[in-house]
Amino acid sequence: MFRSIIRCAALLCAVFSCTVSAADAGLTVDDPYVRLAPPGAQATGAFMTIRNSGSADRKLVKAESTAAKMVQLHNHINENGVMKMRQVDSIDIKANAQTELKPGSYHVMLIDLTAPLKEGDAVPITLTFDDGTRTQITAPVRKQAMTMPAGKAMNHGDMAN
Ligand SMILES: [Cu+2]
Repeated sequence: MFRSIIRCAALLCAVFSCTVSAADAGLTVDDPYVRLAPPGAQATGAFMTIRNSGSADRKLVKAESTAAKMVQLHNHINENGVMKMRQVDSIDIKANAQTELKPGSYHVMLIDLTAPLKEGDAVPITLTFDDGTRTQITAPVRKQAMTMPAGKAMNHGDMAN
């Protein structure tokens, strides 16, 4: 009797986790943060790791936040040795893989901040994926050391300098 209950629970669990991962599309967001903008800067980047445990390739197609008047998906490209930002329509998150949004690569760009951000502030960001799934995350504002090699020009959020 007890054993059959356990078996039943295990089965239910298997059924449910399957249902849940279909509902949330198997996407999880790890370690989101917003980079503390230099004083006076009107824009900064949000970074995170998006993991896709599902068997279908997915795309991040939109990001929204009340912290900025405009939110865009961006990538950095190296153009003749100069890092430049480009807006992109979507960011791929391949099946059973993860995409890191990080400085010098893909990021969520917060443009025209509605209020100056301080270290430790919690920034709400809503992510929309290609199947219409929306995920709300909270990204703390963090001071971040540049991870780019020193001396490389990078016109990212530091236009005030
Ligand atoms: Cu950007």
